[in-house]
Amino acid sequence: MKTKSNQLTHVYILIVVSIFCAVMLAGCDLISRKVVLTGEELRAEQAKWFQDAKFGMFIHWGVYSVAGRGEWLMNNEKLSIETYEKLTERFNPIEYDPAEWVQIAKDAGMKYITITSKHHDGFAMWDSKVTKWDIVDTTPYGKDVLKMLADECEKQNMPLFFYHSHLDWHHPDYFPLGQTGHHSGREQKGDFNKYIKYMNKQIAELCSGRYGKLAGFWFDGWWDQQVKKPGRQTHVDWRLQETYDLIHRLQPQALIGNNHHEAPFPGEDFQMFERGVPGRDKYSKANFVSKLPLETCDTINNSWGYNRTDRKFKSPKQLIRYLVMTAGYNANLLLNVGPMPNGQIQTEAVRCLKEVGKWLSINGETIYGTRGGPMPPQNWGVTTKKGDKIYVHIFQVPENGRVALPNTKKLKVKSAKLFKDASEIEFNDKGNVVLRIPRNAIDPNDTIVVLEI
Ligand code: H79
Repeated sequence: MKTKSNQLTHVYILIVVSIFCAVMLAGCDLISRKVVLTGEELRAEQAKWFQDAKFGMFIHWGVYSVAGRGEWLMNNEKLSIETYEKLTERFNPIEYDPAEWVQIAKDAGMKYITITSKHHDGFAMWDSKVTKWDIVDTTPYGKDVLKMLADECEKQNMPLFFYHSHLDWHHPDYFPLGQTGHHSGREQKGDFNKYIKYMNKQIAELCSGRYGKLAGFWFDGWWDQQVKKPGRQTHVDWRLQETYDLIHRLQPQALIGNNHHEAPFPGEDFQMFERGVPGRDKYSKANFVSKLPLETCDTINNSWGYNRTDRKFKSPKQLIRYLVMTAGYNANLLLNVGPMPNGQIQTEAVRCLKEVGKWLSINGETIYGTRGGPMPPQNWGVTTKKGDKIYVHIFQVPENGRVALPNTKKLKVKSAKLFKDASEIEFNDKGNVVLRIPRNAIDPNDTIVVLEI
């Protein structure tokens, strides 16, 4: 008896020790795998996070905000560099509170922030060491607003992208001039390669770690040098690969996108579209929609940079539908605010965003973490999917209440329920799936039906 129980004890000990070793080994394996993740693997993880995130805040803020006539002020009003530089004297955003900005984004249900580090006017919103043309060296405010935001984002777990303009209306070596910025009064000469060096030095500053671990870069202005639209040829050599390699070396997880309105170039990790869902946007062609993660950007009123007279704010309902539409097109929505020169975001915008956030706090399940489809967008609305659920978002319920889902003959539907209250929705899946939406189920923003498959 004694020996038997001894044996048993041995067996138990052996089992416990084996389990312990197995757990330790698995742990080590996990740790070592983390260590050896390549840049590409890191970006693949980041890309998945990005697609799940669905909704971001775009921020256009610069010295142009002082005038309140948008970020194209220098070009549109034909201002010389000398005149334009005077704006810095009045850029003193003493009300700037990055914690408040991050909170506004969070309350809106936004999962990341993309802010202008440098727009086309070349003005650096951080303490750049390679130029005096920055917020610290020229303004009475004198603080590195990007650093302040980056610190707050880190504290509040809010991923941060930088919008960075290739095009530069201010730098003496941005030559030859492109399609824009012809009234700056610059000398008609310059060394473009020197400009690229300058730009990469600035990007290296942004990637140095001082601004944390970056979610990515959002480039714009490549098109200034485009030979013919559409087309991939430019009057200058942008040496994109060098810039992209630099970023991926210093910040391997950072996603790179470039708003050139062409099909993605090598080294780009996501594709963006300006003003409109992918393929129906203002600048590109439908066939340019790639397999990369997609993002649509647009404004709440009609302006990117602060515009005092632009009162054309979209309604919360329009914004909610825009977000749902982009999700249905398998894209994110990057929705812009143009903070005022005092550092505050206009109350009109904050109010709109709050409403979207309220809607998302109830309906977020049908947006976050989903992918567009399975059916392409329809006249009546769009679909999103996640796991064994399809979320049917109906904007226009037909008079007879019948919503037909094309190409769903093979789809076996286990249940169809109204997302709002889980009440059963009548359906027929003998051929294409047809839903029958009762009038009292209709939601003025978006009538959502969940199909379990
Ligand atoms: O940052 C915001 C805008 O300032 C910027 N992109 C968003 C995100 C933007 N830059 N340009 N545009 C928006 C419109 C560009 C129009 C163009 Fe053209 C058409 C550029 C090239 C052809 C008109 C003609 C302007 C320059 C030549």
